[in-house]
Amino acid sequence: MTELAAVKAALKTQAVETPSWAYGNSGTRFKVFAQPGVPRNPREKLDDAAKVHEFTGAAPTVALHIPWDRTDDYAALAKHAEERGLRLGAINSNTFQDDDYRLGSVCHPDPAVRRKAVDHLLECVDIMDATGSRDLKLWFADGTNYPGQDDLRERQDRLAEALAQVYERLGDDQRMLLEYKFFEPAFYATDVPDWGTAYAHCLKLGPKARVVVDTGHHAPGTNIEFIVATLLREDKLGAFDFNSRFYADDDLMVGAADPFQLFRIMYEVIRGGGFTPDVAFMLDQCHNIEAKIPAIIRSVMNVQEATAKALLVDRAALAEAQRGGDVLAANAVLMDAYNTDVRPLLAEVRAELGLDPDPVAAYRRSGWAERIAAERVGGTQAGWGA
Ligand code: LRH
Ligand code: MN
Ligand code: MN
Repeated sequence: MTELAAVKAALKTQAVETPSWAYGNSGTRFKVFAQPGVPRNPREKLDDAAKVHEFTGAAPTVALHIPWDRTDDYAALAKHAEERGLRLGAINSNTFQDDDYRLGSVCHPDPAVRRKAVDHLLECVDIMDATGSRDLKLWFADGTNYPGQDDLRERQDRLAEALAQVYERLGDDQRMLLEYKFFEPAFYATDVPDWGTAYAHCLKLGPKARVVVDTGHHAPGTNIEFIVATLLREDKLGAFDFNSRFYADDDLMVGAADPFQLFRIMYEVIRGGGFTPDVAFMLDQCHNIEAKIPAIIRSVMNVQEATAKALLVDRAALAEAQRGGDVLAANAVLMDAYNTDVRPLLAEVRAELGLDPDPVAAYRRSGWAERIAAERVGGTQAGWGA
């Protein structure tokens, strides 16, 4: 196989999981701008996700968030997905939207609240059994606002105890993905603030526990690709939550704020042997003002573009320049790949797969946006404040 053929073959295998919550209305703390035609229930979210997959050929799974996607029959929801050529992906837990969680969930000082939180996580594993999902994605809003508010060490003990109970419940083919975030909603101390804390817990739990890197969850200037390289070396990278940020956890379209960073991340994924189903590429975005479905299509394409550039890095030339200590040549090899316009290559890949080379244009022509705007009245808010 020529090198270009190998790059194309790799691109054809890439799958990007889309989040159910990105299809519904969402907003900032100040305002939710309702859009015409947004889904009114989880089934309609899947109908929209099917359009993203139809036009990109690269978004076969959809992540659910419980309770935002609560239904009384998860097997039926999985069937609804299957009938549209989709599968249900990661089950995201939610222990942050209940009055009981004011002082935390699994780290709460009161054992009764911790029990309630763990029960929710166990319920999420039951849902995984019904949907056939492999991954349980855990993000905890737990933390404290003031020094002295609670015992930092004890909170880690409580967290470890809760995670161990959930880990025990996992089936042989199921995984637990632990997500970290350095701030928000707690402002003094967050209980899982960084990859090191997440890694330490996952290491203790065992091989079914892995770390999630949400690209919006770091302090400005953090070298995320270094974290990716490190987690891959330790075989502890489970997934990405892709989005982009200018200031905080902005949840904008991936690749919009810093496409160069996304390229550097994808290069480390490929370099570190992470371009396999063991590392899930998920989107975690909350679109505020732009139309949902084309924004998600755009995001999938942005991931594909960063991946294509990363696959094009001449690794032999790079290694030679690095070994020779040739700083400029090494940097030039990387930049050559980054500066390549890969859009024609991806258009070719799509044509070879029988897809329209321009997924956004094809979606616009399809009439789906007009159809859902006419048919769906009273779409729900998804995501924050749901
Ligand atoms: C937290 C987070 C986490 C949640 C999602 C809605 O900021 O990234 O992944 O589940 O947002
Ligand atoms: Mn996330
Ligand atoms: Mn987030």
